[in-house]
Amino acid sequence: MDLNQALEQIGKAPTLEHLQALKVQYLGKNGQITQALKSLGQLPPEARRERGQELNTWKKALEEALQTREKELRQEALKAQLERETLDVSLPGYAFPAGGLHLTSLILGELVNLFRRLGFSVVEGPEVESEFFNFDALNMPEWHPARDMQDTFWVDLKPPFTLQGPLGETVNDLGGAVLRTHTSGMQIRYMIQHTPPFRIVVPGRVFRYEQTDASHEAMFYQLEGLVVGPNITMADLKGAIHELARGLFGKEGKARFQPTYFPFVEPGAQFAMWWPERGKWLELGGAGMVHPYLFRAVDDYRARQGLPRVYEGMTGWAFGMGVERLAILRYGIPDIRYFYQNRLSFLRQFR
Ligand code: YSA
Repeated sequence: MDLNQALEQIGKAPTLEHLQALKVQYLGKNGQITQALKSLGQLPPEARRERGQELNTWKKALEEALQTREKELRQEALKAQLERETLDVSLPGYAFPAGGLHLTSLILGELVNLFRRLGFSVVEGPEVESEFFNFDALNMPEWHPARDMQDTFWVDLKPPFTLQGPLGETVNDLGGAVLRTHTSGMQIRYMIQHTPPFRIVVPGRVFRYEQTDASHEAMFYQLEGLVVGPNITMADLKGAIHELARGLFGKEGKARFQPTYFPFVEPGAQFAMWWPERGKWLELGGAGMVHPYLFRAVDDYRARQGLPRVYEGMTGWAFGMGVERLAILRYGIPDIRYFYQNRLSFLRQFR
């Protein structure tokens, strides 16, 4: 065995694995040095001593060389790892896409806040509604032609599903079940549950069995308003809608009323708002003075539930408006169907 050659091999070992192999080759159980030491006994005593010393010196030299090279290799590996895994803390972070509110939520939020400031409470109601609250109690009996104005999705409600009335009672005996065609049914529900005076707005999703086009969806949102108390007049209604117009369109905002027919108001009106940027009127919804029929229907219902009649002689006004339509007109959106197609390129514009 050539010591110098062995030392050179060790000094040049390219990896820890190679080094380990060399260690085994020289110093392992069957390694060259180990074998040589084992066979010392076969030598005559004189030569044995000399050879033993020599082998021990070699062994030490090899061990030292192995240790030195191992240290070097470990240091090189650490250096390489540090270089590989450097973290540049000055690099910009990953941009995680943040969610945002849907355009409809933004507009509804704005509307609801405007009414909150005027002292209105915000309430919500069920989207699956009984024929009674959606139509009958609003002075639209089954034969009434006004029902044709709101094409209806009927729901085949089967046990265990039931409809609940405003007092928690089951109301499956009040006609069929529908997807509510407007939020006006909540006028009835709220009046049954509460004693006037009060002011509420009701945001919510409504459904109509309609052919969709650029300005008609089968599902859309309405905001309903209802004020009931003694001595309330049409002037109060006009004041509130004017206030809404100013809230939405600034100082120049104003509202216009034109007579129209809804079975649940008398007189009834449709209202539009002045759109300063485009210089035109926008039709937004219907409104009017609450029809006495509604107060009677509510008191009758309350009486059937053992509650006192509290609506005799009351007055009130109400309105219902399309929420998407307001957004469409305000932002110049060409088609209402964009709202619920969930295309981010559209929705992101309104965050
Ligand atoms: C009237 C008088 C009241 O005292 C209270 C409420 C009302 C409004 C009534 N309940 C109603 O639903 N009238 S409406 O059928 O004319 O709809 C009101 C508004 O909803 C419309 O002016 C329009 O802005 C919107 N709308 C109606 N159909 C729509 C729609 N928006 C999108 N797609 C449709 N298919």
